[in-house]
Formats: sequence, structure tokens, C-alpha cells
Amino acid sequence: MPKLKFMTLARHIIEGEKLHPGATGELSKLLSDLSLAAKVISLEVNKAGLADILGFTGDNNVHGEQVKKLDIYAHDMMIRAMDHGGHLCIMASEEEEDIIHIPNRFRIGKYVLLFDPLDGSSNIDANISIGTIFSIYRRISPEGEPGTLEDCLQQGLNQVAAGYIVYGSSTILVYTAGHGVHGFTLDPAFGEFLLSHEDIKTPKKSKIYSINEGNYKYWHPGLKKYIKYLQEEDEATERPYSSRYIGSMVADIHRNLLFGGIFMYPADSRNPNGKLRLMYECNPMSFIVEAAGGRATNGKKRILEIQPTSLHERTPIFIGNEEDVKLVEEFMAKEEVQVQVQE
Ligand code: FBP
Repeated sequence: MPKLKFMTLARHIIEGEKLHPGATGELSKLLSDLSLAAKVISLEVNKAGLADILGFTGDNNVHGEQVKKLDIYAHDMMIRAMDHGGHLCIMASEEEEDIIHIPNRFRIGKYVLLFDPLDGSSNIDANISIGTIFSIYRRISPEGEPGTLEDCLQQGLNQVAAGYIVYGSSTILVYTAGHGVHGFTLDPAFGEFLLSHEDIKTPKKSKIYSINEGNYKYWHPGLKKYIKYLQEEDEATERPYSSRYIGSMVADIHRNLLFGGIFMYPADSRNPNGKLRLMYECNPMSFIVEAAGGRATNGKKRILEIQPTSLHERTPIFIGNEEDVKLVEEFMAKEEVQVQVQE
């Protein structure tokens, strides 16, 4: 059990700011506003079974998916916590088709926030871990003006901070602002996030793979071979690996970040771009995993180097410790060569 240091998230952020000469404190205030939203959402998630917050709203979102009541609750909570602090020029959410402007009555700031208010929605009603994911950029459009779509469609490399919150057996917030990846557990007794996982480094070697094997039939032949390879017995390479799949990206990647593992949501013959969204799922998780010593690609290219073209675009993702992500890339590249030779 990690020894709890009495280091609150707020203090940690402010101390981190000292590492940025010329910092104005705006990013710190933005991150602490985010942590307030996380606390409120955590409270609602924890009592979901009691409050009339389970189930669907009856509407569909921009992705054509049925919307869960808790999805909208979390979405509204994020906007209410973030729109008035004066740190943001624009926001974007999984639950909103268009970019979200800052109301005129509030000051326009220099940061851009993209978020998935509740990741793993399919697990909400079954009380399985779900989460919130966020990604922060500095604006590229002129200061003082309302933010633009261009401000949102930046490469993941340009993120200044990213993080997620897992609402599980406890609520944990993990973030990086360029100086390591750190985890804070919410102490419900006095409502503070306390440092519980300092400077997380993902283990070099995996023993876990996470993928929805129900889609096996539709996969790339190289991926099929890689999964079969992981299931073979070989002591030297600690195979077979264990299969773990919660069906909540944020929870699956959090586990792999701590224990070592590779999470994959590939493209397949039905979904040529996979399922997960680049801007508020794959970019922030890739920024965190890379900062913890891991790797994240679409099978060929670093996720963080992908130039976005639309707010809700999807991308295949292979994310986890470097060795295994490189290995699945090799398996797929080899098969592509085979296919070309045969043609
Ligand atoms: P949302 O719940 O935010 O739409 O996220 C998508 C997601 O639930 C991921 O968290 C998860 O990894 C994936 O979809 C599960 O998809 P599938 O059920 O196809 O395996």
C-alpha cells in the first residue's frame, strides 16, 4: 500500500508551477477547477444506484449512441465548473457535436479544454469502473477573441496537460503537466485529492493484454497472430499473458499503467478507424502513457503525431509498455508484407 504523503493536488500543482518560469498560475487554477468537477461527479457516480441517474435519457449523441443520464450529468458538471474561471477560450466534449464557446459574460482565457465526461458508459448501470478524461492545450488563435475549432484541432504533441479520473473502488485522479505522471486518491472524509501514486512509471514488461476478443473475426491477420502468440506458453517471455478487459478504456489503461500491459482498440473490417476518439480519449491517454515511459500508436504512427481534421474523429490505438506496442506493430507490418507479396 503506497504511503500517503499529505500532499494535496492543489499544493502539488502549485509546486509544479515553480518548474515553469513565467507561469501565471492560470493552468493551476484550471486544474483545480477540474478537480472540483471530478469531486462532484464522483459523488453522483457513487450514489448512482440510489438517485434516478441510471439508464438512458432517450436521446442519441453525435455518434448515434444512446445517451446515459450520467453522461449528460457529467457533461453539464464539467461545463459549469469550467466555463467561468477565465482560463479557457473554448471547450469540446464527446457529448456535444460542436465546439463549446465561453459565455460572453465570462472572461476569455488562453487555454483549450477537450474532455470525455464519462468514459465507459456501457458499464455505468453495472457499477463497474468508469471515468472522465481531459486534454488541455494553449490556444493558437489571437488572445482575447473567442476560441476556434483550430484551437481544438491541434496535434496531441501540443498538449500542456492531460489527465483522467477513475470512479472505481476509490476515486483517483491521474495527471501530467510535463513533469511526470502523478496519481491522487480522493479522501471522502475531507474531500481532498491526496498524492497516492507519485511519479508513475509503467513497468517495462507486460503480462496483461486488453482487447475485445469478441471482434477477433474482423481483425487484421497480423493482430490475430500477435494475440495467438501472447496465448502460447513460453517461460522465457512470461507467456501466456493474462487477458483483462473491463470495457472502460480509462480503467483498462489505468490498470495497465500500474501493472504493465497493452490495451488495444484496433481498426477492423467493420470499423476501418476503430471506435475510440482521437481528441478526448486517445490523445490525452497517449500523452500520459508516454510520460510514464510507455508507447501509443495507431499501429504505425504515434497517436500524438496524428494531425486531427475533425473534432470527433476516431483512430485505432495500441497503447501500453513500449516493448509490446512495438511487437504488435511488427506482427502487423510483417503480415502486410506477406499480403503485398501474394498480390
Ligand atoms: P464511451 O463510453 O466514452 O463512449 O467510450 C467508449 C468505450 O466505452 C471505451 O471506454 C471502451 O474501451 C470501449 O468503448 C468499449 O467498447 P466495446 O464495447 O466495443 O469493447
